[in-house]
Amino acid sequence: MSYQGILHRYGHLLDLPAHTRAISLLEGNTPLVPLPRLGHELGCELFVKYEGLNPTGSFKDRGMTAAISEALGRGAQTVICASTGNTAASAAAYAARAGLRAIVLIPQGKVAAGKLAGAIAYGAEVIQVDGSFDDALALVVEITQKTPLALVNSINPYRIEGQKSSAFEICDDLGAAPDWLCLPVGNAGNITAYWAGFKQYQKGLPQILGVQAAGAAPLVLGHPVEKPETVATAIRIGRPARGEQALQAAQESRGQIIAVSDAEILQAQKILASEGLWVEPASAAGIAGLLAQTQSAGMEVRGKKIVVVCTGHGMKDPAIITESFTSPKVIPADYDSLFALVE
Ligand code: AN7
Repeated sequence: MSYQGILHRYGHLLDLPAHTRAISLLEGNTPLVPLPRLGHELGCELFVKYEGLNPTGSFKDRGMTAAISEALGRGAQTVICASTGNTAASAAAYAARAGLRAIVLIPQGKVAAGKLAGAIAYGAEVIQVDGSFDDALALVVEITQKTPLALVNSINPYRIEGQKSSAFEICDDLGAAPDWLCLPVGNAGNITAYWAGFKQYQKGLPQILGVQAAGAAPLVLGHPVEKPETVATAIRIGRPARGEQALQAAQESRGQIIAVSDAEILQAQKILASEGLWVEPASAAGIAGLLAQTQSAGMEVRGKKIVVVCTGHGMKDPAIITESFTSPKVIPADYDSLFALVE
């Protein structure tokens, strides 16, 4: 039987109610791509869990198949979320597939083009909030407490259930959990889900390195950030909903949550692209964190098996690239002009 998505493959391991009616776009089953060059440099066995290859271009689809399937089965008619972009696109796609109305709240002007376009293309009602993601999430929480709208942010426990599937896949591919798992942390749903997934699967436990952007690092600073700012707009979050659980995952796993600068994030994005993987800035934070930790000797990586989660595709945020490079040259359509450039 060909692949049918994560609810079909791992549903027996996910705590979902009996009323759940599976809605799938065949999310999950993403490749664990080796990074031989960087791995060799660092002296470790290095892999990228390439979550940008999910149906809407980010890991959010794993949680959304579960949350939308539960909402549909319960009889919900409208789903709503706040989002820095990827959750919005994913909710829009799965709601469309389920025949549900989707409303998404985004921070005005702070969502990458590919995500906004996706949410619109899939037919969601997109509302821009003159405020941050955290402001938008507070609004969504309030309205879902007062009306029958179904909340599909990662406060919804079924999102976490679905996202555990990536930990299962990594263990299935490697035969056991890696020594380290490095990933970006924003609202802290994903780090929570990975840790729960590894604990449940019983194929060993990785140490977890969670990575925030320096301008949006509430879990490193130990307090909320009122005006988060970073080039990695996906993780421009100052008040993570699952912050406590993220800190617990880091502590229990004998890992750490650290912050990296925007410059380090963009450098990591380049390094990944140089091995053929173009990911959005937030997705490069895991690699940036790994490099920062190795350089500061905060982490022994030699001989270790390390998985870095790259959470979203580079095509989500093309402007980051086009704005920082000069435009490609234009030549007349003749051979001599071409030859002059390439010789
Ligand atoms: C590419 O879409 O919060 O720590 O609203 O898009 O589970 O929040 C996105 C988060 C990492 C952080 N990488 O994951 C949203 C949103 C990418 C992301 C994260 C996000 P969490």
